[in-house]
This record gives sequence, C-alpha cells and structure tokens, in this order.
Amino acid sequence: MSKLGAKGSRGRGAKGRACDGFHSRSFLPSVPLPLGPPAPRLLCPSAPLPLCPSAPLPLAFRLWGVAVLALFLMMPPFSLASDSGQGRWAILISGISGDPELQEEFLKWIRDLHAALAGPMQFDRGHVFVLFDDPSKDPGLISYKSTRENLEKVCREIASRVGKDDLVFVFIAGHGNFDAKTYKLNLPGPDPTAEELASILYSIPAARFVVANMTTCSGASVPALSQKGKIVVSATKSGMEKNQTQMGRFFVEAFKNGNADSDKNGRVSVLEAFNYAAHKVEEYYSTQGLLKTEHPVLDDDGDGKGQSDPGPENGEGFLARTTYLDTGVPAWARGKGTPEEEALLAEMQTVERQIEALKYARSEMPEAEYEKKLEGLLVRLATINAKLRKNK
Ligand SMILES: [Ca+2]
Ligand SMILES: [Ca+2]
Repeated sequence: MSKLGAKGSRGRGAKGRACDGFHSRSFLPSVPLPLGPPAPRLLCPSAPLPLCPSAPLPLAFRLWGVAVLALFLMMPPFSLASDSGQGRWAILISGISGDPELQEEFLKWIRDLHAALAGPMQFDRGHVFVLFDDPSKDPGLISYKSTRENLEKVCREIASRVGKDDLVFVFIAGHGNFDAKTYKLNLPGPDPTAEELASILYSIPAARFVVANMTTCSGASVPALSQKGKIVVSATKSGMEKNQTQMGRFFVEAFKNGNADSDKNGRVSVLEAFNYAAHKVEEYYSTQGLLKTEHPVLDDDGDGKGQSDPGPENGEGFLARTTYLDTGVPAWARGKGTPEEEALLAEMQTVERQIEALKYARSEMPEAEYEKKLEGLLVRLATINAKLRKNK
C-alpha cells in the first residue's frame, strides 16, 4: 500500500499557523454583526449565530438582535447543552498497521484520544474500549486485540449496559480496502465489510452514534454506516482514495485544541471537529506540496451520502452541529443542580436545537416567518438564561 504523506515531516501541518479561512467551512456568519465590538467569547454560543446570517436582515431586527446579544454577553458563562443522565461510550479500534512506524502513529492517535476522552471530556474509563492489533504495545491502555470477534464482544458488553438515550462514539484507525464493490476493514483475522461493521456496531441499542472511520478507502463505508440519527465521518470521499490518510490525527487533535471551537462556546461539537480536521488535512497537503489524496466527508442526514462542506445549503451537519462528546453540564449543575435548574438546562438544549432546525428550514419559509420564529426562540432562550443566572 502507498504511504504517501504518512512519513516525513509528520505533524507539521498540525503545528502551523491558525486556521486562516477555516471559518468559511463552519456555520459562523459570513457577515459580521452590524453593531458593537467583535464578540470576545460568546457566552450563549448558538443563539447569536442566527443574528448574523449570510443574508442581511432588516435594520430593526438587527438592532434587536444586537440587544439580545448584549444581554447574553453580560451573563455568566455556562454551557448550554446538557447531556445529564445520558451515558457516553467509546470504542477506539485500530486494525492491522502493516508497518512499525504506522503502528506507532495509530497508537499515538488512540492514546491521545483516550486521554482527551477520559480527561477533559470526563468519559467513565470503564466506558472506553481500546482494540489494537498488538495489545503488548500498551497493555494498560489496550483492552483487546482488534479482531472482529473481540469487536463483537465489546459491542455485546456495551449493549448489555447501555441506556437507550446514550451516545456511542466509534473511532476507527488503520486500513480499509475497496474492490470497486465492497469496503472491508483490515483487522487481524477476518475483515468485516462495511455492512457487517454497521451490523456489529448498531447492535448496540443506543440512540446516538458518532462513527469516525479514518481508514484508507473509508468513504466507501459511508453508505452502509449511514442511518437516520447517526453521524458518520470518513477520511476519504470514496473507496478510490487508497493512500494513507491524515484525517484521524487531526480529528483527534480537534478535541484537544481550542482552535477547533469555532463558535467559542468552550466546547467542540462533532461538526466543529470535522471542520477543523478537514481544514488541517487541506493545509497538510498544501504545506507538504503533495497532491491531496483524501477528501473527508460527513453524513448525518441518513441518506448515505457524505458532504465535504456540511451546512444548511446541503442539509448536512445539523445533528453534528448539536452533538458533543463532552458532558456539557456545568460543574455547578453536575448532580448538584436543583430540579428547576436541570429542567431549565434541558429546556435550553431543546430551544438550541429548535434554532438550529429553523436555520435548516429557512429556505422553505418566507423571510418574515423565519424572523418571527427566530425572535420567539431567542426570547425564550434569553428568558431561560435570565432564570439560570438568577438561580446561580
Ligand atoms: Ca464550539
Ligand atoms: Ca448525507
């Protein structure tokens, strides 16, 4: 197999300058707010986004929007979305490395990701399963050799303990192949096809899945892994991209790097991680002077087709925009919040999602209706914020 771009000055792309042009991939507004200073750190991150969509809004609405933004900026910082009561699980799997240097590289991705999950993202350590082709490389970290049989075993274990509203995060490193018809994940022993992989993973009865397939040819696994309510990220856009990929390294980096948090709400959504990593991949090939041999895509609308630039224009990214791997529960609310506060946090999350849904539905309704609905939701959000602030 080719290892184009895998060796040499690895990581240079990751340490380069900040993401110039990165925001063009995100949902950040393409037009700045009409009034006021640039927001330093949005304390109510999702709400300000619709205040500055790409199309200019009427002046009165913009002024009103700025007033609401100012109100948010005066509020104390706390996370909006709460996943309290919902469990989070992770399967980090790397198949046959095929090369000692690549094995070291894949192990580093998995070590770094495990550290981020078990550290800042506060995953229960017993909920994170690591499968690797050579468990002796780090027995303290690696739960099992990465065979299909062991993957099935891990999925059975999670299935027996998971809650229906839980989130399962699956990160796949290593190699895949594609014979023009079928994608297969290269594991020690039998290689599961994409369809078999989907069947194994989705035997876990959890409502929410984030599957990041970072292998070569991974784009060919998207149609099988795609389902309603599931977020699928792949390093390549198709099975024809067979060269060693870089996406995995940058996707892991996104959860450790504040630069990935493009809306500055203190959290990295799955969409932000995708956008950050996709940008870094672009930068890597450009800096190295290499032909870009991987084109990452994301699918979260269940149609089996990934998009390289998810957004309201193509209907992709809504779920990823509102899905986080972290807890999202402020420290003061973690098991200590009053029932009223927890209810307010849950309501806030609902309103946040309604705002995102409205953005995606914008093209299907008259502008006046969009603005009226948006105004109503923003007022609700401001009211909830005010109540939480009072209770704090
Ligand atoms: Ca963010
Ligand atoms: Ca899609």
